[in-house]
Amino acid sequence: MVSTKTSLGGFEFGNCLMNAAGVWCMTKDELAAVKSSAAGTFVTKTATLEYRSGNPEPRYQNVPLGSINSMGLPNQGLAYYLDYLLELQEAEPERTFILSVVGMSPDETHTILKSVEASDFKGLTELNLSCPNVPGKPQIAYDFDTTESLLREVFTYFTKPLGIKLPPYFDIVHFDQAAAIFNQFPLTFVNCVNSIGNGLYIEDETVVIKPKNGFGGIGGEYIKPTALANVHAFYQRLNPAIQIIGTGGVLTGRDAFEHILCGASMVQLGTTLQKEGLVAFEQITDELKVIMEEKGYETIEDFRGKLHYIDEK
Ligand code: RRO
Repeated sequence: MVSTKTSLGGFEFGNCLMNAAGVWCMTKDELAAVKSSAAGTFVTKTATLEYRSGNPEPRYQNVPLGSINSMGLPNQGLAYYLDYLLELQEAEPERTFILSVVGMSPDETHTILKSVEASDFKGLTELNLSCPNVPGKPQIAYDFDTTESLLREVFTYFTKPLGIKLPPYFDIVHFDQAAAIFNQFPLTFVNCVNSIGNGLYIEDETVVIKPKNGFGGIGGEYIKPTALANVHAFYQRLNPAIQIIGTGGVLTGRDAFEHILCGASMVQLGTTLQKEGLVAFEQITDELKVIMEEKGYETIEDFRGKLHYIDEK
Protein backbone atom coordinates (compact mmCIF):
# COMPACT_ATOMS: atom_id res chain seq x y z
CA MET A 1 0.00 0.00 0.00
CA VAL A 2 2.58 2.53 1.15
CA SER A 3 5.03 3.64 -1.54
CA THR A 4 8.19 5.77 -1.41
CA LYS A 5 8.24 6.25 -5.19
CA THR A 6 8.89 9.73 -6.53
CA SER A 7 9.48 11.71 -9.71
CA LEU A 8 12.03 14.31 -10.69
CA GLY A 9 12.03 16.27 -13.92
CA GLY A 10 9.20 14.06 -15.18
CA PHE A 11 11.22 10.86 -14.63
CA GLU A 12 9.88 8.23 -12.24
CA PHE A 13 11.85 6.47 -9.53
CA GLY A 14 10.75 3.45 -7.50
CA ASN A 15 12.30 4.87 -4.34
CA CYS A 16 13.05 8.43 -3.19
CA LEU A 17 16.33 7.40 -1.53
CA MET A 18 19.62 7.39 -3.43
CA ASN A 19 23.33 8.00 -2.85
CA ALA A 20 24.82 11.48 -2.54
CA ALA A 21 27.55 12.35 -5.03
CA GLY A 22 30.93 11.33 -3.66
CA VAL A 23 29.77 8.21 -1.86
CA TRP A 24 29.71 4.75 -3.49
CA CYS A 25 29.96 6.23 -6.97
CA MET A 26 33.62 6.50 -8.00
CA THR A 27 33.71 3.39 -10.21
CA LYS A 28 31.29 1.45 -12.43
CA ASP A 29 31.32 -1.39 -9.90
CA GLU A 30 30.21 0.93 -7.11
CA LEU A 31 27.55 2.52 -9.31
CA ALA A 32 26.26 -0.89 -10.41
CA ALA A 33 26.00 -1.90 -6.74
CA VAL A 34 23.90 1.17 -5.89
CA LYS A 35 21.77 0.48 -8.98
CA SER A 36 21.08 -3.09 -7.76
CA SER A 37 20.29 -1.96 -4.19
CA ALA A 38 17.02 -0.58 -2.83
CA ALA A 39 18.05 2.93 -3.97
CA GLY A 40 15.78 4.56 -6.57
CA THR A 41 18.71 5.67 -8.73
CA PHE A 42 22.34 6.79 -8.42
CA VAL A 43 24.42 9.90 -9.01
CA THR A 44 28.03 9.62 -10.18
CA LYS A 45 31.04 11.10 -8.41
CA THR A 46 31.36 14.66 -9.68
CA ALA A 47 33.30 14.40 -12.94
CA THR A 48 35.80 16.89 -14.25
CA LEU A 49 36.88 16.81 -17.91
CA GLU A 50 39.96 14.71 -17.13
CA TYR A 51 40.86 12.12 -14.49
CA ARG A 52 41.97 13.58 -11.14
CA SER A 53 43.73 11.73 -8.33
CA GLY A 54 42.54 14.25 -5.74
CA ASN A 55 44.16 15.36 -2.49
CA PRO A 56 46.71 13.32 -0.49
CA GLU A 57 45.46 10.70 2.01
CA PRO A 58 44.18 10.45 4.66
CA ARG A 59 41.42 12.61 3.18
CA TYR A 60 38.17 11.13 4.62
CA GLN A 61 37.45 10.25 8.24
CA ASN A 62 34.31 8.96 9.93
CA VAL A 63 33.81 10.61 13.33
CA PRO A 64 31.15 9.88 15.99
CA LEU A 65 28.61 12.44 14.76
CA GLY A 66 29.41 12.33 11.06
CA SER A 67 32.38 12.69 8.78
CA ILE A 68 35.02 15.11 7.56
CA ASN A 69 36.50 14.99 4.06
CA SER A 70 38.87 16.80 1.81
CA MET A 71 38.89 14.43 -1.15
CA GLY A 72 39.77 17.17 -3.66
CA LEU A 73 37.53 15.97 -6.47
CA PRO A 74 39.17 12.64 -7.33
CA ASN A 75 37.30 11.13 -10.28
CA GLN A 76 37.74 9.05 -13.45
CA GLY A 77 37.00 11.92 -15.85
CA LEU A 78 33.80 12.75 -17.73
CA ALA A 79 34.10 10.11 -20.49
CA TYR A 80 34.22 7.24 -17.98
CA TYR A 81 30.89 8.15 -16.35
CA LEU A 82 29.16 9.36 -19.51
CA ASP A 83 30.08 6.18 -21.43
CA TYR A 84 28.76 4.03 -18.57
CA LEU A 85 25.50 5.99 -18.47
CA LEU A 86 25.09 5.64 -22.24
CA GLU A 87 25.57 1.86 -21.90
CA LEU A 88 23.02 1.66 -19.08
CA GLN A 89 20.56 3.72 -21.06
CA GLU A 90 20.59 1.03 -23.77
CA ALA A 91 20.40 -1.85 -21.31
CA GLU A 92 17.78 -0.34 -18.98
CA PRO A 93 15.96 2.37 -20.91
CA GLU A 94 13.17 2.45 -18.31
CA ARG A 95 15.52 3.77 -15.59
CA THR A 96 17.02 7.25 -15.21
CA PHE A 97 20.37 8.08 -13.58
CA ILE A 98 22.15 11.30 -12.62
CA LEU A 99 25.50 12.52 -13.93
CA SER A 100 27.34 14.94 -11.61
CA VAL A 101 29.86 17.32 -13.19
CA VAL A 102 31.87 20.48 -12.68
CA GLY A 103 34.86 22.01 -14.46
CA MET A 104 38.03 23.29 -12.83
CA SER A 105 37.18 26.64 -14.49
CA PRO A 106 34.06 28.15 -16.06
CA ASP A 107 35.48 27.30 -19.51
CA GLU A 108 35.93 23.66 -18.50
CA THR A 109 32.38 23.55 -17.11
CA HIS A 110 31.05 24.77 -20.47
CA THR A 111 33.19 22.24 -22.36
CA ILE A 112 31.77 19.45 -20.16
CA LEU A 113 28.15 20.56 -20.43
CA LYS A 114 28.45 21.06 -24.21
CA SER A 115 29.69 17.51 -24.57
CA VAL A 116 26.84 16.19 -22.39
CA GLU A 117 24.43 18.23 -24.53
CA ALA A 118 25.92 16.80 -27.74
CA SER A 119 25.77 13.21 -26.45
CA ASP A 120 22.78 10.85 -26.48
CA PHE A 121 22.53 11.05 -22.68
CA LYS A 122 18.86 11.26 -21.71
CA GLY A 123 19.18 11.37 -17.92
CA LEU A 124 19.56 14.16 -15.38
CA THR A 125 22.70 16.25 -14.98
CA GLU A 126 23.75 17.79 -11.66
CA LEU A 127 26.19 20.69 -11.80
CA ASN A 128 28.19 20.75 -8.56
CA LEU A 129 28.49 24.40 -7.50
CA SER A 130 29.73 23.58 -4.01
CA CYS A 131 32.92 21.52 -3.79
CA PRO A 132 34.66 22.90 -0.69
CA ASN A 133 37.96 21.06 -1.04
CA VAL A 134 40.03 22.14 -4.02
CA PRO A 135 42.81 24.36 -2.62
CA GLY A 136 42.53 27.88 -4.06
CA LYS A 137 39.05 27.32 -5.59
CA PRO A 138 36.15 28.86 -3.65
CA GLN A 139 32.74 27.20 -3.52
CA ILE A 140 31.15 28.63 -6.66
CA ALA A 141 27.64 29.09 -5.26
CA TYR A 142 28.92 31.39 -2.47
CA ASP A 143 29.73 33.89 -5.24
CA PHE A 144 26.35 34.98 -6.56
CA ASP A 145 27.70 37.02 -9.50
CA THR A 146 29.80 34.13 -10.78
CA THR A 147 26.90 31.70 -10.27
CA GLU A 148 24.45 33.90 -12.16
CA SER A 149 26.75 34.47 -15.11
CA LEU A 150 27.70 30.79 -15.24
CA LEU A 151 24.04 29.71 -15.35
CA ARG A 152 23.17 32.44 -17.84
CA GLU A 153 25.80 31.10 -20.24
CA VAL A 154 24.92 27.44 -19.59
CA PHE A 155 21.29 27.93 -20.53
CA THR A 156 22.22 29.47 -23.89
CA TYR A 157 23.18 25.96 -25.11
CA PHE A 158 22.09 23.37 -22.52
CA THR A 159 18.60 22.00 -23.15
CA LYS A 160 18.65 18.77 -21.12
CA PRO A 161 17.32 18.55 -17.55
CA LEU A 162 19.83 20.22 -15.24
CA GLY A 163 20.04 20.64 -11.48
CA ILE A 164 22.61 22.25 -9.20
CA LYS A 165 24.27 21.00 -6.01
CA LEU A 166 24.38 23.80 -3.47
CA PRO A 167 26.44 24.54 -0.41
CA PRO A 168 24.54 25.33 2.77
CA TYR A 169 23.56 28.98 3.24
CA PHE A 170 23.22 30.42 6.73
CA ASP A 171 21.52 33.76 6.30
CA ILE A 172 17.95 34.56 5.27
CA VAL A 173 19.15 37.29 2.91
CA HIS A 174 21.37 34.76 1.18
CA PHE A 175 18.38 32.41 0.74
CA ASP A 176 16.49 35.33 -0.84
CA GLN A 177 19.37 36.34 -3.11
CA ALA A 178 20.21 32.79 -4.19
CA ALA A 179 16.58 31.90 -4.92
CA ALA A 180 16.10 35.10 -6.94
CA ILE A 181 18.98 33.98 -9.16
CA PHE A 182 17.88 30.36 -9.51
CA ASN A 183 14.31 31.40 -10.33
CA GLN A 184 15.58 33.08 -13.52
CA PHE A 185 16.57 29.74 -15.01
CA PRO A 186 14.79 26.56 -16.17
CA LEU A 187 16.48 24.41 -13.52
CA THR A 188 15.01 20.96 -12.93
CA PHE A 189 16.17 20.76 -9.32
CA VAL A 190 18.42 22.16 -6.63
CA ASN A 191 20.17 19.73 -4.27
CA CYS A 192 20.54 21.02 -0.67
CA VAL A 193 23.14 20.53 0.77
CA ASN A 194 26.73 19.67 0.10
CA SER A 195 28.97 19.21 3.16
CA ILE A 196 29.38 22.19 5.49
CA GLY A 197 32.70 23.43 4.19
CA ASN A 198 35.94 23.74 6.08
CA GLY A 199 35.23 22.33 9.49
CA LEU A 200 38.07 21.10 11.68
CA TYR A 201 38.02 17.85 13.66
CA ILE A 202 40.71 17.13 16.24
CA GLU A 203 41.71 13.93 18.05
CA ASP A 204 44.06 14.41 21.01
CA GLU A 205 46.21 17.22 19.62
CA THR A 206 46.07 16.42 15.93
CA VAL A 207 43.81 16.88 12.93
CA VAL A 208 42.39 13.71 11.32
CA ILE A 209 42.82 14.43 7.59
CA LYS A 210 45.95 15.56 5.79
CA PRO A 211 44.88 18.10 3.12
CA LYS A 212 44.56 21.76 4.10
CA ASN A 213 45.99 21.04 7.58
CA GLY A 214 42.84 19.19 8.57
CA PHE A 215 40.09 21.51 7.25
CA GLY A 216 37.34 19.61 5.45
CA GLY A 217 33.65 19.29 4.59
CA ILE A 218 31.44 18.11 7.44
CA GLY A 219 28.65 15.59 6.86
CA GLY A 220 26.34 13.38 8.90
CA GLU A 221 24.37 14.06 12.09
CA TYR A 222 26.06 17.42 12.59
CA ILE A 223 24.41 18.92 9.55
CA LYS A 224 20.74 17.86 9.59
CA PRO A 225 19.28 21.13 10.96
CA THR A 226 21.27 23.11 8.38
CA ALA A 227 20.23 20.75 5.59
CA LEU A 228 16.55 20.91 6.55
CA ALA A 229 16.68 24.70 6.75
CA ASN A 230 18.15 24.90 3.25
CA VAL A 231 15.64 22.44 1.79
CA HIS A 232 12.73 24.34 3.31
CA ALA A 233 14.06 27.83 2.58
CA PHE A 234 14.35 26.95 -1.10
CA TYR A 235 11.01 25.12 -1.06
CA GLN A 236 9.43 28.37 0.15
CA ARG A 237 11.20 30.53 -2.43
CA LEU A 238 11.70 28.62 -5.68
CA ASN A 239 9.30 28.39 -8.60
CA PRO A 240 7.31 25.18 -8.02
CA ALA A 241 8.78 23.79 -11.26
CA ILE A 242 12.21 23.62 -9.57
CA GLN A 243 12.20 20.49 -7.42
CA ILE A 244 14.41 19.88 -4.40
CA ILE A 245 16.73 17.03 -3.49
CA GLY A 246 17.39 16.86 0.25
CA THR A 247 20.82 15.77 1.42
CA GLY A 248 22.41 15.96 4.86
CA GLY A 249 22.09 14.15 8.14
CA VAL A 250 19.85 11.29 7.01
CA LEU A 251 20.54 8.38 9.36
CA THR A 252 16.97 7.08 9.83
CA GLY A 253 13.56 6.95 8.23
CA ARG A 254 12.57 9.82 10.49
CA ASP A 255 15.35 11.98 9.01
CA ALA A 256 14.18 11.17 5.47
CA PHE A 257 10.59 11.96 6.53
CA GLU A 258 11.72 15.38 7.79
CA HIS A 259 13.52 16.20 4.53
CA ILE A 260 10.35 15.35 2.57
CA LEU A 261 8.20 17.34 5.02
CA CYS A 262 10.51 20.31 4.29
CA GLY A 263 9.86 19.87 0.56
CA ALA A 264 12.35 17.32 -0.79
CA SER A 265 11.24 15.13 -3.72
CA MET A 266 14.32 12.92 -3.43
CA VAL A 267 16.58 12.24 -0.43
CA GLN A 268 20.28 11.37 -0.61
CA LEU A 269 22.54 9.43 1.74
CA GLY A 270 26.18 10.46 2.04
CA THR A 271 27.92 9.80 5.33
CA THR A 272 25.34 7.17 6.37
CA LEU A 273 25.92 5.23 3.15
CA GLN A 274 29.65 5.45 3.71
CA LYS A 275 29.31 4.23 7.30
CA GLU A 276 26.58 1.60 6.95
CA GLY A 277 26.88 0.45 3.34
CA LEU A 278 24.11 -0.34 0.84
CA VAL A 279 21.89 -1.97 3.49
CA ALA A 280 21.15 1.59 4.68
CA PHE A 281 18.82 2.08 1.69
CA GLU A 282 16.63 -0.84 2.75
CA GLN A 283 16.66 0.02 6.44
CA ILE A 284 15.84 3.69 5.99
CA THR A 285 13.17 2.93 3.37
CA ASP A 286 11.52 0.45 5.75
CA GLU A 287 11.63 2.97 8.60
CA LEU A 288 10.16 5.68 6.37
CA LYS A 289 7.33 3.34 5.31
CA VAL A 290 6.49 2.53 8.95
CA ILE A 291 6.18 6.25 9.72
CA MET A 292 4.01 6.79 6.64
CA GLU A 293 1.75 3.87 7.62
CA GLU A 294 1.36 5.18 11.17
CA LYS A 295 0.36 8.58 9.81
CA GLY A 296 -1.89 7.24 7.08
CA TYR A 297 0.20 8.54 4.17
CA GLU A 298 0.27 6.39 1.04
CA THR A 299 2.77 8.37 -1.04
CA ILE A 300 5.36 11.01 -0.26
CA GLU A 301 3.20 13.56 -2.07
CA ASP A 302 0.68 13.23 0.79
CA PHE A 303 3.05 15.11 3.14
CA ARG A 304 5.83 16.59 1.01
CA GLY A 305 6.39 20.27 1.90
CA LYS A 306 3.57 20.23 4.46
CA LEU A 307 5.68 21.26 7.44
CA HIS A 308 3.52 22.74 10.20
CA TYR A 309 4.31 26.13 11.75
CA ILE A 310 3.26 27.34 15.19
CA ASP A 311 0.36 29.77 14.73
CA GLU A 312 0.40 33.17 16.39
CA LYS A 313 -2.33 33.46 18.98
O1 RRO B 1 35.80 15.63 -3.74
C1 RRO B 1 35.56 16.35 -2.74
O2 RRO B 1 36.47 16.76 -1.98
C2 RRO B 1 34.20 16.79 -2.41
C3 RRO B 1 33.34 17.33 -3.33
BR1 RRO B 1 33.72 17.42 -5.15
C4 RRO B 1 32.09 17.84 -2.90
O3 RRO B 1 31.26 18.35 -3.67
N1 RRO B 1 31.79 17.77 -1.57
C5 RRO B 1 32.66 17.24 -0.68
O4 RRO B 1 32.34 17.19 0.53
N2 RRO B 1 33.86 16.75 -1.11
